[in-house]
Amino acid sequence: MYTQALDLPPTDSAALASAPSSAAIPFDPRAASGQSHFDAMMDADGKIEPQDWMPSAYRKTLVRQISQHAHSEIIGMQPEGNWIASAPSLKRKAILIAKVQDEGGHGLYLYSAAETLGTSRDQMLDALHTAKAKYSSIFNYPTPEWADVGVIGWLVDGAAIMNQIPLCRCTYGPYARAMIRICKEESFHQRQGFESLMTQMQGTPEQRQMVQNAVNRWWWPVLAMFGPPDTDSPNSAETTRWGIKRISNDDLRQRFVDATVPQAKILGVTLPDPDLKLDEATGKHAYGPIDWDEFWAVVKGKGPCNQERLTRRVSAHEEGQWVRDAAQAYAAKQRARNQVRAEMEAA
Ligand code: BYC
Repeated sequence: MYTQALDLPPTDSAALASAPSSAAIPFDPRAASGQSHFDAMMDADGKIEPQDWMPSAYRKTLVRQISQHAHSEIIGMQPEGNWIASAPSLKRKAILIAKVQDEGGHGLYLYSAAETLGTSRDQMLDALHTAKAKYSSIFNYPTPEWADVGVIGWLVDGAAIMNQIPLCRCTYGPYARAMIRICKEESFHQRQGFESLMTQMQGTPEQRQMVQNAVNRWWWPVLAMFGPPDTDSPNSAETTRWGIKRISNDDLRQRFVDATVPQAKILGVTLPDPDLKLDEATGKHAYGPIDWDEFWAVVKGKGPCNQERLTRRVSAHEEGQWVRDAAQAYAAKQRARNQVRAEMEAA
């Protein structure tokens, strides 16, 4: 449904496919300062690796974005996780468990990518648990009905793929590589959501109404999820210059709308926007105004489920303390055992 073709215009894609890695432009401390190596990599659209010198603002914005992304993945386990016990069949339950598990895995890849920048998992989690770090606004909305799970797959994961495919080509190597696997899994997530909704749309009038109600609930928050308008996006100029953000918030939002309208038609649902209209000349859809006051209220902690999500996350972390303790005790035992073995072999 969504493919790599949505990434960049063909000319740019071809240029990026042959972009050098950091190894291809060797860092010679005698010939170039760290800054000039970094600048050369930016000019060549190459990759920066953890051991390379990088400006502190580049490091800082990556830690900000990657950790927020990781937090979004693990908080994002909750709205759907709430439905695992009540999924309507064994098949749907198995799919949902796999999807929620994938999201936990995405969080782990992303925390690991952020750790390569010199921050620790504990620091990042502490920032999340004390509400100092942001996570995606979209996960502060409720999932009162089963159709919400399908709509999250279709629309939320669909929006996530649109935003994340360009990140597979971002200039920071560990983030770009983590995103490749994440996007493959997101693609399965999106398809399973669409397929689940398709099944429900072939059911009773009540089931079709349930799907429509869920689409009505999620459409506008999903459009806002791409972030503020380009004119009100303080981070964009820098992250675009550094090849972290490749396509602007508004352009991604537009691509998402254009890709989703025909899918809604196939599904048989109405997108809740009376201003939604195809411009025949450009092939793009005009859409109505997004409620940015609501978006900022949600980002600032005043969404319908912010409190619930954070409280659940903190208690899950506390309940998992024994697992972390046990893993550390096991690792310490292994280390001691290996040391004894090494000493015996040396004797
Ligand atoms: N929610 O200058 P801007 C997923 C903040 S995971 C909350 O445009 P930027 C999935 C922004 O952080 C979904 N805050 O920022 C998981 C900034 O504040 P700070 C998450 C938002 O970074 C499980 C301020 O607004 N995806 O899809 O240039 C199941 C100004 O914005 C939001 C990612 O994290 C928001 N929606 O652009 C299913 C992808 N939007 O940080 C699905 C990686 C903006 O200055 N991240 N803000 O305090 C990105 O691509 C970019 O960070 C964003 C924002 C496009 C999100």
